[in-house]
Amino acid sequence: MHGLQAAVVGTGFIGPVHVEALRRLCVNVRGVLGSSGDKSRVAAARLGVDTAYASLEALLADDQVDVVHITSPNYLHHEQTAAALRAGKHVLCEKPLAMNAEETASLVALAAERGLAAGVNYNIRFYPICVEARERALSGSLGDVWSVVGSYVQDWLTRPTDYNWRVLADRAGALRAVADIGTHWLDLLLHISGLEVEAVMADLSTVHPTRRRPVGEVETFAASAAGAPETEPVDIDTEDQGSVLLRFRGGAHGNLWVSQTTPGRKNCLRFEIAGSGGSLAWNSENPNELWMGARDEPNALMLRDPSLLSGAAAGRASLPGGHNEGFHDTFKECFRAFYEHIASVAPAEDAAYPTFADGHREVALCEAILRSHREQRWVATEGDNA
Ligand code: SOE
Repeated sequence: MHGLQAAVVGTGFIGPVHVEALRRLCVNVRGVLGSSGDKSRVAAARLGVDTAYASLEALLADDQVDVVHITSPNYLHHEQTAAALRAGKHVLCEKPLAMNAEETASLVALAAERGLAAGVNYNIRFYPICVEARERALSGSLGDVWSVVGSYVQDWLTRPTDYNWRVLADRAGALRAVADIGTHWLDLLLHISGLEVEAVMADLSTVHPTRRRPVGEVETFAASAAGAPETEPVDIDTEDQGSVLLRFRGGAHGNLWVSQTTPGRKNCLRFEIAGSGGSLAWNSENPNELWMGARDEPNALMLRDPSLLSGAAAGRASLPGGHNEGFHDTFKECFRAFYEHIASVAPAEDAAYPTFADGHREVALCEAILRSHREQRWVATEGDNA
């Protein structure tokens, strides 16, 4: 193997998912950094890694660390990513890459200047069935694409007592449902279809303008503690739900519904792409199935089976058909693409993973969506967002 070693910043919901995926790729995780010395120590013990870093400086001074994974709260991404790049580390950052497009543009430039690999974890691209959908769309089998529609809905913020740092604009960004989950959908659908967004029209709403914040921090998706924790009211100005109409260059239309307050939908991304030659549909809660719609023959349902998938999709499937793969596996495949790219010393444009340029595109799209919602009008995106 390549012998590259990693360190993970952030020990909440998603940091341990990174650690596990890295281990499956035989990448040694040298250590973890939490939001305090104590959190680092507890996480290091729980995850069985050798080093509980006391600070980002200590982590970056570890010259055995080649790659830094950033999984901290969003408002820290820019500062930590820039510091890691300046220390000569490759960076794989959770989405969003930073809090605004000025910051994301500066990170794109910094990574290019330093010649370092720079990825954003839009992991959903790596479901083998999503790779298959992209192969089919880009090979022209859908004909002219006319529409791209769908949703990303969850229920973990349904109650006014549901709370996490992600609901606060100063911690997570001015947009929430759109930025937290809508950008996964946008990244996925732009990647699959090859389309570029020309303009957006958004209508967002906050179901709970006030939430009850437990005194102390709460991890994403953490189940409510037994008993009633002590809480305090907190004003919420980020959206719980919303619609985004999309106009794509070349004439295709689309729409996206996002919600984090839909009871029963735990973590459900759905899409449907329709074109002159056929349709494709997928639901992340049944991630091993691709629905293929046809006008003149029976519709078909493809099950993820490497012997039936196209080459690129089969390459992202680890198990034979019927042995279901899911969320964890997408991290493994995203990281595999990232580490193989570093090891191959291939040019940046050959990256087979979502890059900082993709991360910048998503944040710029969020800014257009927010402006559209605030001004209640169509807003054109700036330049090329492919
Ligand atoms: C929380 O809404 C969250 O963990 C997102 O931040 C992730 O990106 C998504 O994978 C699942 O939901």
